[in-house]
Amino acid sequence: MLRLHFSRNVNPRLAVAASRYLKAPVEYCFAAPFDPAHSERFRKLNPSLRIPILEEEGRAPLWEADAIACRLSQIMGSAFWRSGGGLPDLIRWLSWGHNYFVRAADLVHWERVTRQRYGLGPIRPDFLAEGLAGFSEAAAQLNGHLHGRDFLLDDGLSYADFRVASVLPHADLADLPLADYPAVKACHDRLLTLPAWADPFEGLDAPQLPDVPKI
Ligand SMILES: N[C@@H](CCC(=O)N[C@@H](CS)C(=O)NCC(=O)O)C(=O)O
Repeated sequence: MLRLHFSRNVNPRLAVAASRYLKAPVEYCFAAPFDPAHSERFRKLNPSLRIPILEEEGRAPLWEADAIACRLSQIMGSAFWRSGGGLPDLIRWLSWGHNYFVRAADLVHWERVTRQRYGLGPIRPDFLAEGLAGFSEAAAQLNGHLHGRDFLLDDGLSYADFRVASVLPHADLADLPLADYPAVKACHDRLLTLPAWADPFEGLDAPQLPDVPKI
Protein backbone atom coordinates (compact mmCIF):
# COMPACT_ATOMS: atom_id res chain seq x y z
CA MET A 1 0.00 0.00 0.00
CA LEU A 2 1.31 3.42 -1.00
CA ARG A 3 -0.77 6.47 -0.13
CA LEU A 4 0.28 10.05 -0.87
CA HIS A 5 -1.43 12.83 1.06
CA PHE A 6 -1.34 16.02 -0.96
CA SER A 7 -2.82 19.44 -1.67
CA ARG A 8 -2.29 21.90 -4.52
CA ASN A 9 0.36 23.86 -2.60
CA VAL A 10 3.99 23.99 -3.74
CA ASN A 11 5.59 21.01 -1.98
CA PRO A 12 2.67 18.59 -2.23
CA ARG A 13 2.40 19.55 -5.93
CA LEU A 14 6.07 18.66 -6.34
CA ALA A 15 5.58 15.24 -4.73
CA VAL A 16 2.51 14.47 -6.85
CA ALA A 17 4.35 15.55 -10.01
CA ALA A 18 7.32 13.31 -9.14
CA SER A 19 5.03 10.38 -8.36
CA ARG A 20 3.07 10.77 -11.57
CA TYR A 21 6.24 11.21 -13.61
CA LEU A 22 7.50 7.94 -12.10
CA LYS A 23 4.09 6.30 -12.65
CA ALA A 24 4.25 5.09 -9.05
CA PRO A 25 1.32 2.90 -7.96
CA VAL A 26 0.17 5.43 -5.41
CA GLU A 27 -3.26 6.19 -4.02
CA TYR A 28 -3.60 9.99 -4.06
CA CYS A 29 -5.51 11.41 -1.09
CA PHE A 30 -6.38 15.10 -1.01
CA ALA A 31 -5.64 16.40 2.51
CA ALA A 32 -6.35 19.46 4.61
CA PRO A 33 -4.18 18.66 7.65
CA PHE A 34 -4.51 22.09 9.24
CA ASP A 35 -8.29 21.79 9.32
CA PRO A 36 -9.00 21.14 13.02
CA ALA A 37 -11.33 18.34 11.98
CA HIS A 38 -8.36 16.43 10.50
CA SER A 39 -5.31 17.63 12.41
CA GLU A 40 -5.30 14.90 15.08
CA ARG A 41 -5.17 12.19 12.42
CA PHE A 42 -2.37 13.95 10.53
CA ARG A 43 -0.34 14.71 13.65
CA LYS A 44 0.22 10.94 13.97
CA LEU A 45 1.66 10.90 10.45
CA ASN A 46 3.73 14.10 10.71
CA PRO A 47 4.03 16.12 13.94
CA SER A 48 4.33 19.35 11.92
CA LEU A 49 1.08 18.49 10.08
CA ARG A 50 2.74 19.44 6.81
CA ILE A 51 2.17 17.58 3.56
CA PRO A 52 3.17 15.77 1.38
CA ILE A 53 3.20 12.57 3.44
CA LEU A 54 3.76 9.10 1.99
CA GLU A 55 2.27 6.13 3.80
CA GLU A 56 3.80 2.78 2.89
CA GLU A 57 2.86 -0.52 4.44
CA GLY A 58 5.50 -1.73 6.90
CA ARG A 59 7.36 1.59 7.05
CA ALA A 60 7.04 4.75 9.12
CA PRO A 61 5.20 7.61 7.39
CA LEU A 62 7.60 9.58 5.21
CA TRP A 63 7.36 13.36 4.95
CA GLU A 64 9.38 15.97 3.01
CA ALA A 65 8.85 16.03 -0.75
CA ASP A 66 12.51 15.23 -1.49
CA ALA A 67 12.49 12.11 0.67
CA ILE A 68 9.24 10.98 -0.92
CA ALA A 69 10.65 11.49 -4.43
CA CYS A 70 13.74 9.51 -3.40
CA ARG A 71 11.65 6.63 -2.03
CA LEU A 72 9.29 6.49 -5.02
CA SER A 73 12.27 6.55 -7.36
CA GLN A 74 13.76 3.59 -5.45
CA ILE A 75 10.48 1.70 -5.61
CA MET A 76 10.19 2.31 -9.35
CA GLY A 77 13.87 1.48 -9.99
CA SER A 78 14.28 4.87 -11.69
CA ALA A 79 17.36 7.06 -12.11
CA PHE A 80 15.12 10.12 -11.71
CA TRP A 81 16.76 10.19 -8.26
CA ARG A 82 20.34 9.38 -9.26
CA SER A 83 22.50 6.81 -7.54
CA GLY A 84 26.24 6.25 -7.82
CA GLY A 85 28.31 8.88 -9.59
CA GLY A 86 25.40 11.18 -10.45
CA LEU A 87 24.16 11.48 -6.86
CA PRO A 88 26.50 14.27 -5.61
CA ASP A 89 25.44 16.54 -8.49
CA LEU A 90 21.76 15.85 -7.73
CA ILE A 91 22.32 16.69 -4.04
CA ARG A 92 24.27 19.81 -5.01
CA TRP A 93 21.30 21.22 -6.92
CA LEU A 94 18.76 20.21 -4.28
CA SER A 95 20.82 21.93 -1.62
CA TRP A 96 21.46 25.01 -3.76
CA GLY A 97 17.78 25.17 -4.69
CA HIS A 98 16.64 25.01 -1.09
CA ASN A 99 19.12 27.60 0.10
CA TYR A 100 18.90 30.13 -2.72
CA PHE A 101 16.55 29.87 -5.69
CA VAL A 102 13.57 28.12 -4.12
CA ARG A 103 13.99 29.97 -0.85
CA ALA A 104 13.92 33.37 -2.56
CA ALA A 105 11.03 32.47 -4.87
CA ASP A 106 9.12 31.08 -1.89
CA LEU A 107 9.59 34.31 0.03
CA VAL A 108 8.07 36.32 -2.83
CA HIS A 109 5.29 33.76 -3.28
CA TRP A 110 4.53 33.79 0.44
CA GLU A 111 4.12 37.57 0.56
CA ARG A 112 2.28 38.11 -2.73
CA VAL A 113 0.24 34.93 -2.90
CA THR A 114 -0.12 32.84 0.26
CA ARG A 115 -0.53 35.69 2.75
CA GLN A 116 -3.07 37.37 0.47
CA ARG A 117 -4.90 34.14 -0.35
CA TYR A 118 -5.45 33.27 3.31
CA GLY A 119 -5.90 36.84 4.59
CA LEU A 120 -2.76 36.70 6.75
CA GLY A 121 -1.99 40.39 6.35
CA PRO A 122 -0.61 42.89 3.84
CA ILE A 123 2.62 42.37 1.90
CA ARG A 124 5.62 43.16 4.12
CA PRO A 125 7.94 45.29 1.95
CA ASP A 126 11.17 44.19 3.67
CA PHE A 127 10.43 40.47 3.20
CA LEU A 128 9.36 41.06 -0.40
CA ALA A 129 12.53 43.06 -1.14
CA GLU A 130 14.69 40.31 0.39
CA GLY A 131 12.90 37.70 -1.72
CA LEU A 132 13.20 39.68 -4.96
CA ALA A 133 16.89 40.44 -4.38
CA GLY A 134 17.61 36.79 -3.59
CA PHE A 135 15.61 35.70 -6.62
CA SER A 136 17.48 37.93 -9.05
CA GLU A 137 20.86 36.75 -7.74
CA ALA A 138 19.94 33.05 -7.78
CA ALA A 139 18.06 33.23 -11.09
CA ALA A 140 21.07 34.90 -12.74
CA GLN A 141 23.32 32.07 -11.55
CA LEU A 142 20.82 29.43 -12.66
CA ASN A 143 20.43 31.15 -16.03
CA GLY A 144 24.20 31.01 -16.54
CA HIS A 145 24.28 27.29 -15.71
CA LEU A 146 21.30 26.38 -17.91
CA HIS A 147 22.49 28.41 -20.91
CA GLY A 148 23.07 25.94 -23.76
CA ARG A 149 21.80 22.90 -21.86
CA ASP A 150 18.41 21.28 -21.37
CA PHE A 151 18.48 20.33 -17.69
CA LEU A 152 20.58 20.81 -14.56
CA LEU A 153 22.55 17.57 -14.68
CA ASP A 154 24.77 16.61 -17.63
CA ASP A 155 22.87 13.38 -18.33
CA GLY A 156 19.34 14.71 -18.59
CA LEU A 157 16.21 15.25 -16.55
CA SER A 158 16.36 14.45 -12.84
CA TYR A 159 14.42 15.21 -9.69
CA ALA A 160 16.72 18.24 -9.21
CA ASP A 161 14.94 19.95 -12.13
CA PHE A 162 11.58 19.38 -10.42
CA ARG A 163 12.79 20.62 -7.04
CA VAL A 164 14.51 23.74 -8.34
CA ALA A 165 11.42 24.55 -10.48
CA SER A 166 8.97 23.77 -7.68
CA VAL A 167 7.69 27.35 -7.29
CA LEU A 168 7.72 28.18 -11.01
CA PRO A 169 4.20 26.92 -11.79
CA HIS A 170 3.16 29.78 -9.48
CA ALA A 171 5.57 32.33 -11.00
CA ASP A 172 2.83 34.30 -12.81
CA LEU A 173 0.71 34.59 -9.69
CA ALA A 174 3.76 35.67 -7.65
CA ASP A 175 4.82 38.04 -10.46
CA LEU A 176 8.33 36.59 -10.53
CA PRO A 177 10.34 38.13 -13.41
CA LEU A 178 11.01 34.80 -15.12
CA ALA A 179 11.21 36.35 -18.61
CA ASP A 180 14.41 38.15 -17.53
CA TYR A 181 16.12 34.73 -17.30
CA PRO A 182 15.51 33.10 -20.71
CA ALA A 183 17.46 29.88 -20.05
CA VAL A 184 15.54 29.31 -16.80
CA LYS A 185 12.26 29.99 -18.58
CA ALA A 186 13.22 27.66 -21.45
CA CYS A 187 14.06 24.88 -18.99
CA HIS A 188 10.73 25.36 -17.23
CA ASP A 189 8.94 25.37 -20.60
CA ARG A 190 10.59 21.99 -21.27
CA LEU A 191 9.24 20.68 -17.95
CA LEU A 192 5.80 21.94 -18.93
CA THR A 193 5.82 19.55 -21.90
CA LEU A 194 5.64 16.71 -19.35
CA PRO A 195 1.98 16.04 -18.44
CA ALA A 196 3.10 15.08 -14.91
CA TRP A 197 4.55 18.55 -14.44
CA ALA A 198 2.02 20.57 -16.44
CA ASP A 199 -0.97 19.20 -14.54
CA PRO A 200 -0.07 16.72 -11.82
CA PHE A 201 -3.63 16.83 -10.47
CA GLU A 202 -5.31 15.72 -13.68
CA GLY A 203 -8.12 13.30 -12.83
CA LEU A 204 -7.56 13.64 -9.07
CA ASP A 205 -10.14 14.83 -6.60
CA ALA A 206 -8.37 18.05 -5.61
CA PRO A 207 -10.29 21.28 -5.00
CA GLN A 208 -8.72 24.45 -6.44
CA LEU A 209 -6.85 26.76 -4.06
CA PRO A 210 -8.77 29.89 -3.04
CA ASP A 211 -8.39 32.86 -5.39
CA VAL A 212 -5.83 35.54 -4.52
CA PRO A 213 -7.61 38.88 -3.99
CA LYS A 214 -6.35 41.73 -6.19
CA ILE A 215 -4.55 44.40 -4.17
N1 LIG B 1 9.86 21.02 3.56
C1 LIG B 1 8.55 20.43 3.33
C2 LIG B 1 7.52 21.56 3.28
C3 LIG B 1 6.12 21.05 3.47
C4 LIG B 1 5.13 22.22 3.49
O1 LIG B 1 5.48 23.35 3.84
N2 LIG B 1 3.90 21.91 3.14
C5 LIG B 1 2.87 22.93 3.10
C6 LIG B 1 2.48 23.25 1.66
S1 LIG B 1 3.85 23.85 0.73
C7 LIG B 1 1.61 22.40 3.79
O2 LIG B 1 1.60 21.34 4.35
N3 LIG B 1 0.55 23.20 3.73
C8 LIG B 1 -0.75 22.77 4.12
C9 LIG B 1 -1.58 22.39 2.93
O3 LIG B 1 -1.06 22.37 1.80
O4 LIG B 1 -2.76 22.07 3.12
C10 LIG B 1 8.59 19.60 2.04
O5 LIG B 1 9.46 19.83 1.19
O6 LIG B 1 7.76 18.69 1.88
